[in-house]
Amino acid sequence: MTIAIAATTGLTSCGKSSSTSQGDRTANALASYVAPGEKDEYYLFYSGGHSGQVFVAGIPSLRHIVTIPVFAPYPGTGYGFDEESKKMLGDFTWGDMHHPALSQTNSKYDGRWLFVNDNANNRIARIDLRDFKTHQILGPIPNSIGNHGSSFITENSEYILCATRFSVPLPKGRVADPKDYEKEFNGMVSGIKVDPQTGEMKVGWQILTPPFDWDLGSTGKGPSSGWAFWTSYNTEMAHDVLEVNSTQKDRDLCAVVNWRAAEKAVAEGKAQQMDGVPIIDPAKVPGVLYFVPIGKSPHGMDVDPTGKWIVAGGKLQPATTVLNFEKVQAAINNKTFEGDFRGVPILKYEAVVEGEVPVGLGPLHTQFDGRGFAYTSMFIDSCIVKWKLPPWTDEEKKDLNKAVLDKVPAHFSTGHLVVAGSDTAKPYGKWLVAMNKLSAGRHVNVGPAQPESSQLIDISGDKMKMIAEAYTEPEPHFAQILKVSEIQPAEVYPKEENKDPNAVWDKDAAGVTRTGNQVVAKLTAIRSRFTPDRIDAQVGDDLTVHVTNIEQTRDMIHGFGLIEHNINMVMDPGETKTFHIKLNKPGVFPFYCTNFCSALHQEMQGYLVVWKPGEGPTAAATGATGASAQR
Ligand code: K7E
Ligand code: CUA
Repeated sequence: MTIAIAATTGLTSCGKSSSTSQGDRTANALASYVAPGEKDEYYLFYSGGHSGQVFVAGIPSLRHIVTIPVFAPYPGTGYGFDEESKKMLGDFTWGDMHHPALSQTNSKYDGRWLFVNDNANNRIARIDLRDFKTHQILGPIPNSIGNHGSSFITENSEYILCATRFSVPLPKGRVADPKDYEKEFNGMVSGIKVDPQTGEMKVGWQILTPPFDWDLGSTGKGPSSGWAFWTSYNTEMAHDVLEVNSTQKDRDLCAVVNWRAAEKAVAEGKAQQMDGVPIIDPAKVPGVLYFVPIGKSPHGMDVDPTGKWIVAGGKLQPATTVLNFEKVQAAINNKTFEGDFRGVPILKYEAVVEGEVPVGLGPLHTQFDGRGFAYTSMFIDSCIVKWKLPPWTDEEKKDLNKAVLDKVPAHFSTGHLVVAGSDTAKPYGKWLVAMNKLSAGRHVNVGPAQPESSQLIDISGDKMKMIAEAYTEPEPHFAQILKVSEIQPAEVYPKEENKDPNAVWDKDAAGVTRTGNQVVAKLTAIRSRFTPDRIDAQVGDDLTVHVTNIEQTRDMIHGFGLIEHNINMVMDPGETKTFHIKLNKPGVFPFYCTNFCSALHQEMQGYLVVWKPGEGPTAAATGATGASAQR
C-alpha cells in the first residue's frame, strides 16, 4: 500500500536514537549469527509483491535462501519455460503477491502448503512445502476484481477467503459508467474451497457486497471459529480522486462474515449463479454478513491467537481498535444494530468495541505473541509498538496509554510486520520481522531505486530489541514464519513416483521419433551428458522435447538451454520436463546444460539440427528414427 503523507515525514517519531552501542552490537551479532555449516531455526516466507515471487529467508540470519517463482517466469528454476508451468501461468507473466498463508490444522501450521494471492490478476496459488514449488494457480477468479484481501486461510484449511479491492460491474465484461458506481458496481467475498487431501483449490461460493474497497482481513478461531473479518476503505463509494473522496467519513465499515453460514446457505440452495459461481445476496440471506464501523480508513484486521480479540489498524487515526468477538456475537443475537446498509445490519460500534489503543501515527498491521501482547506496525511513525491486549485493568481502561508498553524505531515506513506463528492459536513468539518500505539509503548506493528493508526484532523480553537488518527485492508485504523442524521437504523425486508417460530412464528408451512433421525427442540427463545429444528436424516441424533427469542424488540438477529459442528448462533429480516449439528457422542450434552439475558440466551439450525442408537425414525419413541413429 502507499500513503502519500509518509513521504513528508522524514524521521522516526519514536523519540529514540537507533545508534547501537558496542556492547549491543556484539550481543545482536551473536543473536542473529548462524555460523557456517549451521542452520537457521525458522523459514521466513516473504511475499514478493509485484515481482510475483516468494522469497525464502532464514531466521535469525535473515539470509535469503531461495526464491520460489509463482506468478512470473523465473529462468533460475526454469519456471515458465516448460509446458506445465507455462500452462499454469496462462497469459500472464506477472502477479502482485501480498499475503502468504501457511495451511493450518486446528489453528496450527501443518507444514503442507503455502497459499499466496495475486492482487493484479485475481488469482490464488498453492506452493507445496514438500518441494517448495508452485503446483496450482487458480483463476482469474470469476466476479472478483483486485484479489488483495486474501489469502486468508481458515483454521482447518477448509477455505482460502478473499475479498475484492476493486468493484466493477458484474459479471466481468459488463460495462457501466463509473459515474454510476453506487448503482452498477459491486465487490465480492469469495470462499475458495481447498481439498483436504490434495490442496487442490476451486471456487466454492461468493457473497455479493456493496462497492466498498475491501482491505485486509483475517479468519477467526476459538470463539470466532467459522467467522472472518475485513476492513474497508471507501465506504463513501467514491469513484474518483479516492485520496480525498474516500476519506470523508470518520468511520468505515468492516465486514464480519459467517463463512460457515455462507457454506450452509449455498448447500440449501439459497444462492444464485453468476458466471458459474453460487452467489449469496446477503440482504436475502440474513446471518451471513454484518458490518461494524471502524475509524477511519483502516488497514489491517488481525485476530489474536485466542480468537477473541480482533484488532483493526487506524491508518488515518492514531489508534488501533479492538473488537471483542463475544460482544460481536451478543450484538448479533440481541440485534444491537445502528441501522443497515442495503439490508446488511450494522452492529452498534459502542456495543462491540473493547477499546481504542493510542499506539501512535499510521497503525497498519498487528501481530501477536500468544502471551497477551500485540505488536503494531506504524507506517508514519516508522516504528513497532508493543501493547497489551485486553483484559485491561480498571486503571488501563481509564487511560489506554497505559496499555502501550514499548516502541522500537524501524527504518523506514513499516508496512507489514510478522511475528512467528502469530495467526495460529500457539505463536512461536520470540521473533518479529518488520517489513519496511522506502529503505532510505541505509545500504550502499545502488542508484535511484532502493531495495526494501526488513528488520529482525527480538520480542522475547519485556523490551523489544532491534537485532539485524537485511534487504530484499521488491516488494515484501506480508510474510509467514515456520519452524524448520516442522517440515521434511523431499530430497529427490523418487523414480517410482515419476508418472510422466514421457519419462525415459535409460539410454535405450531415449531417442527421437518422427511422425509426419511431429518430431518427439525423449532425452535423459545425467552427469554429464544428454542422451541423445543430437536431434535432427526440419523447418516447419513441431518439436516436442521431454528431458528426464535420471539422477537420484540430491541437488544434482540439470538444465536444458536451447540457443536462440528462448528455452531454459531445469530438471531436479527424478523430474521430467517438456517443451514444445514450432521450428521456423534453419540452422544448427546447440543445446546445453544450464545448471552447474559437475567438472564436465561445460561438456554437457548437443545439437538441434534444423534442416531446410527436403534436406538432411530426416528428409526421406518417415516413422521412427532409431535412437541409435542419433548417437
Ligand atoms: Cu497487506 Cu501492503 Cu497489500 Cu498492508 S498491504 S503494507
Ligand atoms: Cu548438467 Cu550441468
